[in-house]
Amino acid sequence: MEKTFLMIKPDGVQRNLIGEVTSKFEKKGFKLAGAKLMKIDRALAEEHYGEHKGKPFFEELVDFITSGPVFAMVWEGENVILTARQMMGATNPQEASPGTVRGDHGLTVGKNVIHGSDSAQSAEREIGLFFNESELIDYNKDNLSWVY
Ligand code: RTP
Ligand code: MG
Repeated sequence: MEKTFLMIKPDGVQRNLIGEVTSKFEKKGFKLAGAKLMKIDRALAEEHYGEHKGKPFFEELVDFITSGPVFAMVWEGENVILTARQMMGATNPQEASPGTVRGDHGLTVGKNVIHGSDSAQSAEREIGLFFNESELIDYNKDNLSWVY
């Protein structure tokens, strides 16, 4: 089954949105495979956001993502990578549709509440950066037969 990496950013943790955001993905029908509250160090932040190195917002992005705890998660389900991106909404919360995480809870592009992998390749890379094999739980959820 497809997996993606989602992360509630420091603003989302400070604003008490862990439950709200997690609930949204749970209710959708996706299955949580792993989760942890963690503080990202600079090296991990720079590697995670490596594709943006050299861009004007890179330093600010690394400063922000290392500024406080984040809630890192791996979610599993059919087409979860693309669907999660749609549920997150546009990068800039001012352009994100109501009903999406960023549309409902974000105000600025710098503090947009959540990160999500944007392709199968980034999902695999990011899951590997943040989680060990032993931290990902393979289990059955009975109600998934009602979802698919
Ligand atoms: P993310 O990687 O965090 O899930 O966000 P994304 O794919 O929607 O957007 P991406 O282009 O990967 O940008 C990563 C993060 O950098 C910040 N950003 N700031 N000031 C700016 O113009 C600007 N552009 C991007 C955002 O916080 C974005 O989530
Ligand atoms: Mg991105």
